[in-house]
Amino acid sequence: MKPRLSIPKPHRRGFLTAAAGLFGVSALGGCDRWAASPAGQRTLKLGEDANLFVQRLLLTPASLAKEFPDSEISPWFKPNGTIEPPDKTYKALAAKNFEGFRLRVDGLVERPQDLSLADLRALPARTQTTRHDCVEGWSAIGKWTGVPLSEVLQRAGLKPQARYVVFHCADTMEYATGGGDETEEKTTANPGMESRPEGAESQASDSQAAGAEAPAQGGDDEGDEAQGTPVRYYESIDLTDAFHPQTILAYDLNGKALPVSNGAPLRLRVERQLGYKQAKYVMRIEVTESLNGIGDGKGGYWEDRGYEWYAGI
Ligand SMILES: Nc1nc2c(c(=O)[nH]1)N[C@H]1C(S)=C(S)[C@@H](COP(=O)(O)O)O[C@H]1N2
Ligand SMILES: [Mo]
Repeated sequence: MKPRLSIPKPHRRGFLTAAAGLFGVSALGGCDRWAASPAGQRTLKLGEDANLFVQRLLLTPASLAKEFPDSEISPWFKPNGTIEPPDKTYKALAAKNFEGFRLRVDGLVERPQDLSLADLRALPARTQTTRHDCVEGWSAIGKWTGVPLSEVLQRAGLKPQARYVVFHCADTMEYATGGGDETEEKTTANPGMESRPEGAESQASDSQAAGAEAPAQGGDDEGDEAQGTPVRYYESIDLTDAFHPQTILAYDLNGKALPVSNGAPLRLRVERQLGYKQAKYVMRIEVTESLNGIGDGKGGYWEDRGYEWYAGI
């Protein structure tokens, strides 16, 4: 069968740049020209063709993160950042071993999905032993098993305008007071810290200890006047990383169900980037055209606080 899309070999690198621009990085003049060419128009017609195009380009060994033998697995995969989400909804799910968990996939997709852990485990799986590098300088090697993000996105079907994949997490990091300038507050914490930013945990548990009846206790929903709006962890990647073969939604670590401290029931592994991109406690995946309007618009909780969006290793 003739491939629907052929990639001219001598120009792979150039095409990769074009694809990165087209599907991820903000508009480049060269891409506009490329999009206007017959090949470009043909590719843009169908989201499916676009996915195939990106995937083919990515299947070069050089673009894979290093994988390690089992003998190099770290005996202890240090948990970092949130190690136990204080949020009531999350706690209720965890108490029942995540039976009620449904991964929501929506945004610019043809077929929104609600996938249980059983659904996710029934999809094709990938296992990879990789090194995690936190921006603060520590590393750990872990063996992750999960479903390639591409499988999930293909089930949902991307609309042609799709550019980014956003991961919405369960854990409240802090409460926004609304209005005021929070710049100062946002620079006090960092993605290497072992505990959560000052306040988030204590506020969430305070409200629980007090047995407050406000719908927002423990970081749920809209928050209340005393706490403000819960600001939850989130992350985002472009379609180039989303369709990379080592980008998986992991449910197992070292052959066992992911512990809560490492992101149960589901966490992202995007192996060519730093630790803070590896979103834990992923509840919802939203496909978008832009990162504006999500959080503070920089593509992630730590990005909104000054860290790089593309955190390449
Ligand atoms: N939801 C969520 N994801 C998160 C974090 C977090 O606090 N919340 N911390 C990030 C950081 S800074 C790192 S280094 C890794 C730590 O993953 P681990 O706990 O499995 O070591 O998760 C990342 N993903
Ligand atoms: Mo980190």
